[in-house]
Amino acid sequence: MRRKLVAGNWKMHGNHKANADLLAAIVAARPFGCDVAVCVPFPYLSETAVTLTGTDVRWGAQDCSAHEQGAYTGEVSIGMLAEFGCRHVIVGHSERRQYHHESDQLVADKAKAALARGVTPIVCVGETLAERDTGQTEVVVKRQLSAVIHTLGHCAGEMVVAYEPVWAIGTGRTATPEQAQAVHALLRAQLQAATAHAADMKILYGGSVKPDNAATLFAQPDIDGGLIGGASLKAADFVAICRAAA
Ligand code: G2H
Repeated sequence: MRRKLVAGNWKMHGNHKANADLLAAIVAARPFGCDVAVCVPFPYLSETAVTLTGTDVRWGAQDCSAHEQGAYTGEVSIGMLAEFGCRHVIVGHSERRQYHHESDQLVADKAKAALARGVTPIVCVGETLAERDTGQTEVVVKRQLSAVIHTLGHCAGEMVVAYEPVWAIGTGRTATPEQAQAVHALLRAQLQAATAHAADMKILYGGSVKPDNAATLFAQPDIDGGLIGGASLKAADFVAICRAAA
């Protein structure tokens, strides 16, 4: 039985006051019966670490560089994130792929850099609406995951995968549990062909997860929790989603 993980992806939201209130509410609502993480903007990692140290709520970042260090203005290395106690880092979110033109191989290299420093990458894959409508969902998500599997090699079993259909992100349009499960099963099968640990690996669903749809999504056999955007900014909603994963 895989323990579920619910990870909040705050994206580019927050400020000192709002973050403090949100984190305090999450901490006060424990225990959850699932693993819980918040992936916060870089400037807030320090205060998040201070607030969550000593609790079982994990924290992480939303991106990292594939490079160790060097002349990469504006980049943040995984070594820096590790110094702030990050357990997770999201890589390959569709917003990074779309707005920053991140390739499958760059995403894979970031995942490799994370694992090399003991930070678990949450590797996002997902198809656009046009790709779904033209029957390319399977080809696209397999291509995205394949690059990571090949780059990680024998470490592939250590990543977390997140299936996030681009058409469901922030749109209020969620994949049905059956649509999501079908893709999760494909991804699990692909992992099974690559690593003996596939049955233990977490595959999260992301895309307009809310308190009223979380339980049915999480009840699917290959959905091991969620990557939560908008609803992770509202304490009551995030806590309710965490409870749905217990
Ligand atoms: C998908 C998700 C979090 P939202 O991007 O990664 O965001 O829940 O707002 O659709």
